[in-house]
Amino acid sequence: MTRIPKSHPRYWSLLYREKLVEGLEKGMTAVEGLIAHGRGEAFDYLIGERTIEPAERAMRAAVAAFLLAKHPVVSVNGNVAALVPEETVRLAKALNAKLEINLFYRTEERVKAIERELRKYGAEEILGINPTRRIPGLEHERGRVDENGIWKADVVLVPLEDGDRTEALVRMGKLVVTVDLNPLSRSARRANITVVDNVVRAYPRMTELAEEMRKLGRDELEGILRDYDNRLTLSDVLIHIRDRLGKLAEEGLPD
Ligand code: PTJ
Repeated sequence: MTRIPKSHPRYWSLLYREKLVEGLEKGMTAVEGLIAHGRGEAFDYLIGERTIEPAERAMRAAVAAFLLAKHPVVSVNGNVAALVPEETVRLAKALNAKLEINLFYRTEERVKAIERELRKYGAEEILGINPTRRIPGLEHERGRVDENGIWKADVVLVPLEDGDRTEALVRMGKLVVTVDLNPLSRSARRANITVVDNVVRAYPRMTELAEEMRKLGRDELEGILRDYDNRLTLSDVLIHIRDRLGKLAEEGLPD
């Protein structure tokens, strides 16, 4: 983590790359996770590396859904464990949600390494260590879920997720929230609420929102959720990218 000088103009971006490499070295992150991160970085450039209004709107709806939920679950994968372990534990606490380790490229070693990392940041109950249920229609390891977690969840946050699994969770009747920088991905389009933002910005903001919105009544939370339209949000993200690129093309790129 000390390899990058703070004065580097791309310090933050390089820092998060280092975190992922460390995640790999600790046995938490899948090699494929590095590729997924690169795709995310490319979309973050297009968005402007900041939280845009449609993402804020999606986060408010997501937090409302979580505060209204009976069995809310925050799912953790290898990229998230490397990038935002502490923020994940904080977010789950603020949302009163359970934490479940749920991996696309599941191995027992990776599960244990992620569990260790989450415990370091104060996680108590961690589900997904011995999953006994299987998401219908999903073959092999990636469909295994915890009976007391994702299996019975009504609202679930699956960040940086695969489209198939998102779709399967929606088919099970769950309200699925994803955080995904690619507004065109299958999971972005299949989820009920898609936060198109970098997870490193989204998790702290969602935690703040949870603390603020906890004071709202159920009626108000239900209203926020009812008024939310994911198709419109995704289309607003694309409009943001189009307008931003158009402006940059006309004005010239900043230094
Ligand atoms: O740890 P595992 O085994 O569960 O595997 C995790 C990965 C991410 C490897 C797995 O879920 C996977 O292959 O995902 P995909 O299908 O590549 O989708 C990941 C999505 O997350 C892509 O659309 C990326 O653009 C997006 N993404 C990458 N980094 C970030 C991101 N979105 C938000 N914040 C990021 N930092």
